[in-house]
Amino acid sequence: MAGLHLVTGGAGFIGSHLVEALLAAGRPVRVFDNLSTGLRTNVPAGVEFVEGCLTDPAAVARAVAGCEVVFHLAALASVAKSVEDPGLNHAVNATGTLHVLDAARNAGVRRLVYAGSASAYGGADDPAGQGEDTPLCALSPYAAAKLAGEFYCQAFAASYRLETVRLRFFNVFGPLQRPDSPYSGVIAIFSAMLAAGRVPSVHGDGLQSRDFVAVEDVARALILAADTPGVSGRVFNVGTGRSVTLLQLLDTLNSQLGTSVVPTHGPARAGDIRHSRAKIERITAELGFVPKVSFEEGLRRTLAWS
Ligand code: UD2
Repeated sequence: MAGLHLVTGGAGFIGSHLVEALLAAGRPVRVFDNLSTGLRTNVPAGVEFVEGCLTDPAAVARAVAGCEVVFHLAALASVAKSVEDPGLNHAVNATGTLHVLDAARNAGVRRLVYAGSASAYGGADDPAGQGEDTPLCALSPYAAAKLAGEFYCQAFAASYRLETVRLRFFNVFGPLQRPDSPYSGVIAIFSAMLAAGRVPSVHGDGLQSRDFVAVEDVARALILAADTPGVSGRVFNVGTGRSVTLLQLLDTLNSQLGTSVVPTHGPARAGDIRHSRAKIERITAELGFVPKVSFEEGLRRTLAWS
């Protein structure tokens, strides 16, 4: 029987898809979440739920005790919010990650999988996209704290008997992503607004581009990162290798909804990166990950949910 799998942030958007995939694979699951943005109703009946904050080491240690694998997804996920409150961003995303790692080594966890971020590349403007060896550049406190978490993962794999694997998520989208905050993901916001007949606002010219990866694919990548032997200490991009601009995103949403909404434009957002696209050769070669859900299919699923 598989050991216990902890999902921090398991009541949130990516976490709840991961929990569903783990349960479908017959794995025992525990969720740790403070319900700041996650929802209790996202946690399926029968899954053990520990409510607590990453900033509370004792609560983290209780959640990690007895686990074989830890997926560390809990975070303040917003670039804009980190610009407004860098101290809180650091406490949760950097120090909180240290708490999870420390609890994991003390509890004898086999492997920790960390949700890092493509913001690590600072939108390096390479037409070939960003590979794991692209120079790192933090343009926001969010990027800085997520990178600090990455370095702690690397250091713990080198210093202790704890395996760690870091993933750098590009822009994850899909059902369950909340649209109800200015800090929500752009696809969640735009889908909900267009579906409600409202006019979305684009920050800047709309020609910034992102590699949007479907959440169901991200859940598969997380499980591969936990299961594949011999990859402790490695870092992998999780994206599709394709990018679209915000204006192309709006065109596709308009065509799927049969609408022709023209957005308004406001000032560009502080801390924003310009272009982001994953090189995914490494994760394909070493973890066998190939994205399966196309951008169009992912948008259809998102619109059907919203
Ligand atoms: C996403 C992730 C972040 C991190 C990063 C990695 C979310 C919410 N955040 O940040 O956690 O992993 O990717 O690079 O998924 N925009 C508008 N209008 C709106 C909302 C957004 O124009 O109403 C723009 C925004 O200024 C940005 C783009 O859309 O240029 C994407 O914004 P986002 O907040 O969805 O994601 P991002 O790339 O800042």
